[in-house]
Amino acid sequence: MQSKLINGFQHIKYEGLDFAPTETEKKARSFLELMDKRRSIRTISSRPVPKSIIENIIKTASTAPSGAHKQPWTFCAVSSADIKSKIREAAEKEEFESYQNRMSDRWLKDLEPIGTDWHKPFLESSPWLIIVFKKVYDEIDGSKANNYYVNESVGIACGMLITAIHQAGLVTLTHTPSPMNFLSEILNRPVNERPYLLLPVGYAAEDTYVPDLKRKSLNEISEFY
Ligand code: IYR
Repeated sequence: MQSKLINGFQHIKYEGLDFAPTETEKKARSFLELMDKRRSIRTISSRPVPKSIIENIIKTASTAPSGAHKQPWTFCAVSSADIKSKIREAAEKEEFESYQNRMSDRWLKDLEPIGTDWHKPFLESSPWLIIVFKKVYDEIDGSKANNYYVNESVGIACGMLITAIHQAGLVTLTHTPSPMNFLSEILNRPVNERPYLLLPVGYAAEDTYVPDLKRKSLNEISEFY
């Protein structure tokens, strides 16, 4: 492998993908077609998913760019029925409170077409829950080390996690119980880690229906200069 020193640090030659322009055209189109099939799924089958698949999906998410390459994330993958039921119980308690008292009428109205409520059976029925934690700082040999652009970095990693889940033929949902400190307690996470997102992962249940949502057009989401 070719390498050289830049600013005193070892750099290796970038061996990236290199397609002919027509191939790039095709690749971009077919990836859009693949990703356009992704939907948030709330009815997840209990059909088992091997741990090796979850491991590869997590490793894919961890290829995400991050501030100063600090990789400020921990992905907690839960298949234990006991821990899943603890998470469901705690999440439903918070969600009940949110739907009854914390969310505005306008917010509840905006969620009507999606059909969500405080019941979260997928937290127990899914073969896996992936709980993503952001590391607001790192603990290295007992002292604090800075992380940078933590929300941006972890958000990007979650996008890549969702993409990896979808392309493997599995489904997920970005569940956002709020507040979610209960996840730190149940999973016994250190104080430098804060829960960021909870994703149940598995195969879609048979006969799954999703809301007939439309994606915004290119005109609505972009400006070219
Ligand atoms: N966190 C709640 C409410 C919720 C909020 C949004 I924004 C959604 O798009 C869907 C649900 C829940 O997960 O049910």
